[in-house]
Amino acid sequence: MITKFVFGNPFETGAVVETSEIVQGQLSDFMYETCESNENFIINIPLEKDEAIFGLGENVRGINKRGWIYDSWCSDDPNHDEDKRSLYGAHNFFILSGSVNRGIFIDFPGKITFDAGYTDKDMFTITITDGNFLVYVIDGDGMSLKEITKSFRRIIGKSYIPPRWAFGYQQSRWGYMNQSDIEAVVEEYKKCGIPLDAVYMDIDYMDSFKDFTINEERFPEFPKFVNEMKEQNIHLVPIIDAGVKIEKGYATYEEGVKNNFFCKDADGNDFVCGVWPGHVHMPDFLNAKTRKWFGDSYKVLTDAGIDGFWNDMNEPALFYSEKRLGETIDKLKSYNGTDYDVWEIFGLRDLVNDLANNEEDYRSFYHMATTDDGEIKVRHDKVHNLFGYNMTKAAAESMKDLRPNKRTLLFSRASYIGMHRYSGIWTGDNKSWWSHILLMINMLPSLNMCGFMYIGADMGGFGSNATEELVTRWVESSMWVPLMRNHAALGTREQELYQFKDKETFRRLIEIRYSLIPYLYSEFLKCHAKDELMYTPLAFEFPDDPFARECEDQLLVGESVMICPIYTPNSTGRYVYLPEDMTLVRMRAWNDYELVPYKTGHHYIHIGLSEFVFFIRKGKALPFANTASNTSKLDISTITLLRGIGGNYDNKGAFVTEMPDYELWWDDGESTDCPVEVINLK
Ligand code: MIG
Repeated sequence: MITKFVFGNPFETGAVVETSEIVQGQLSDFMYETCESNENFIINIPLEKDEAIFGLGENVRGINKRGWIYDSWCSDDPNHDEDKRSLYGAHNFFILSGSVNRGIFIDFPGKITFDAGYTDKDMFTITITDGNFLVYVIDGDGMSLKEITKSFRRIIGKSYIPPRWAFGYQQSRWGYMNQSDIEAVVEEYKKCGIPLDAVYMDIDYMDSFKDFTINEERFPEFPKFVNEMKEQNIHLVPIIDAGVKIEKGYATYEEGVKNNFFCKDADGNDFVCGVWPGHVHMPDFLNAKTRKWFGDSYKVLTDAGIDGFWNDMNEPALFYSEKRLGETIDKLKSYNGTDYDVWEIFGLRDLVNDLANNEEDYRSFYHMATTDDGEIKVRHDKVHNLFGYNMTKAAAESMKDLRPNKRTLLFSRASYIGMHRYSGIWTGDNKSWWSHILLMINMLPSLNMCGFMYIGADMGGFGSNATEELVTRWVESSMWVPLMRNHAALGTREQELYQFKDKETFRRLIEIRYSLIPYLYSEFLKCHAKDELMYTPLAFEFPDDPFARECEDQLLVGESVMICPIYTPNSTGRYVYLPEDMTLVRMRAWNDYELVPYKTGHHYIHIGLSEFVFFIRKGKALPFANTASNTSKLDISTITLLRGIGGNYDNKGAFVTEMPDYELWWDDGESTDCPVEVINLK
């Protein structure tokens, strides 16, 4: 049962779209203790001894979120360590799993704090910074974790589906400066025989970081270049940033000013802050007219043949606000002697550090949000978590006209539940750290729970310097991740796969990825249609198994597979827990592998650096195609089934091996209205 409780007068976020199954609850029936203090509204949920908390989407820490405090607040912070309380997305859905399971979604676009047993280990305290919000509660007789997730996914509407090429291997790096840099990447991949589908264009393709411009010195004949790449089946994916450069004569700026498309400060002037282009204005994405205008501006790029985008800096990230910058400089000027104690010196340092993403700045600008009651002026911090969502919605809606009946690759850095209907996400500026491989694995199911299906982390790590071993293990761990994109920051060690010594291993691994794409794509379509998880924690499938319930480093992927990635250095294997009998698959290449049956229980599994190892579930089959150098070359007629060894004793006592079938879901991979074809593989 899904019950909706209305507190005050909530802002419509667009997260929930399917209302037929929802009943309205009376506040007097709300099952938890609530109280108001200052501007805040507090919900207290006592936790049972072993109650687990699953969900909260993109976040730090493990699959079970209990034992830490999280903020729902889209944040641009490149240090994703355990100290943090939020990342780029704000996803307020979670399931409490104790003697009963209960799903809760707090639909509120401002800041929320989820104190999940941090202050008091037995209490979950939710602090909402305003009295106007919605709570959806999903519970009922013996509802399982899977059923609750499915109910939630049903009410938030169908997830975005990318074009099939977006399941291929993709290369990115902040620092490809021009056409020849990109050509060299494509060339090197070709030379090594490593399959490739896309190369990314980071901010340097633009003219002075101005959205919807192309630097003509660096890309003299851009449409021609896009086309040449397309002839090699390589898609170019440019970045779009949220802020619009303030520059006389720049069309996007002029149009925005003229039509009041930018957010305003308290005095009604266009709000000025700083991002890559220097001083910018922020488009008011909560306004429908602004969205239409901004989305239609992607036309310069779609006209040039571009069919994929990534939306960045849309928390929005603020390097500074003009006002705070001025004040800071004045204060710095007031430091004129040298006789300061250490605290004063620290204060000086903090002044500069506090310039970026300052919460006070988020309280200093306004939107004219389009709502059912007309345009409403709202202060940014009250709707902060909707900014990136609506930037991306703008692009997605215009794509219907700009690229009719064609799917466009689109993913965003900031997000809120609801955006999953328009695009995917990537998990932002991680690092080349071993712990971030596990963080990626941990986020996959939580993101799926919140509707995000086309997802991925920067493979190899964005910040910090990668090693060959780390990248190898990260490739193996990303084998089942839809967005398999190697991306790295300016100034870090180059980590394109051809930069390393054992190129042969990378070729073999990426070739295996292409053999798996039919399965990945088919499972993606099924989970989309059925509102199910593509990445299922063992706890969800085997809730009564105490080992499965606590397992944080293995996942079920689709219906047939269990993964057990290596995320520690200098390892030649790991412990794996099998909640049921399964079949190990050890691959050295797409056409060189062996299958070994294993019994339920704990096992130490050797996994050499260049080996790709996973399990097929009992009674399940995995479709596996001949590899290809590109998704356009995949041939599903080459598919064979790898089968989980399993079976039963018949009534004469003989062991009968099952020959499970697989239902492959397939379509043309590029149009929006293409019906799914169901192919029964035997
Ligand atoms: O402030 O465009 O997350 O993927 O390479 C950094 C440069 C801005 C942040 C993105 C990252 C991208 C980078 N951007």
